Amino acid sequence: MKQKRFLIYLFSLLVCCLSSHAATIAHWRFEEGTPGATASGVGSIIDETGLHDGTPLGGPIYSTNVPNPENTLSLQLDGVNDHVNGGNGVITDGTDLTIEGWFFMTSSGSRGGVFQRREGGVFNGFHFGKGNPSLWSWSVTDSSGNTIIVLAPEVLNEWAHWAGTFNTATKTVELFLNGVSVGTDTNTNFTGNTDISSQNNLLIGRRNTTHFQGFVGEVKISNTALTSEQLLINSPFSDPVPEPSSYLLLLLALAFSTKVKIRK
Ligand SMILES: [Ca+2]
Ligand SMILES: [Ca+2]
Repeated sequence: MKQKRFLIYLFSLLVCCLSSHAATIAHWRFEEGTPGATASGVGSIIDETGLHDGTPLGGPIYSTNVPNPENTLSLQLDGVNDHVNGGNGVITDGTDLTIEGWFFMTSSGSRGGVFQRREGGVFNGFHFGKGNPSLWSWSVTDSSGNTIIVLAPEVLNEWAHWAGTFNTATKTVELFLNGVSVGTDTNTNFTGNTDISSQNNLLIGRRNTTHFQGFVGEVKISNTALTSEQLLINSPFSDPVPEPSSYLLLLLALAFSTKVKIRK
């Protein structure tokens, strides 16, 4: 009986773990290298979901400058041409979103973060990072040029956890710095169509022809507008958004195991 109960608990745990990962679109942790080594090779930047392995370009270097004990390595970007190409269409329309990551910016001239957008016209798409001077920006722009945007003062020469969420139903974006909300914006004119097909590949550390200077600890994209408590800064290594089905399965498993216990 004990063995049976153990198996049930194990199964429940597995269900929770597996379904929680369903909420992650991509998670690049930059832990695959060795300190001081140049990152290189197509698809060498591991995405924990296995779907969007990134390609380092320009010669970024693995560094032991990290934001927390959960990280052992970061990627150092030179502000000249270093960046990571996450591939085409990582973000899709109609999906709630969280883009978050640990950034250590060493120059106010840095232009970069996480970008998937069209580099021309109305710049439709997703802009998370340095764009405007001295400001970190989180914006979503549709193909008609309607923008939802929050701006906040940049953080220099120290680790900062930035997170941007997007709620498609309320057409609202929210920006968090170190787990604390620094603003929201809503635009009821937003059409919901950012014309994904016209956008560049998702780039980390590069915005059009300009680049980020500093360190990136990890970058994670989720298909849910996470709450502050669910962000990496508050729950490292955990994907705290189990699907509703896993709650049900867990309850069923627990109920069953209780029954097993009573019959014993
Ligand atoms: Ca370089
Ligand atoms: Ca890392």
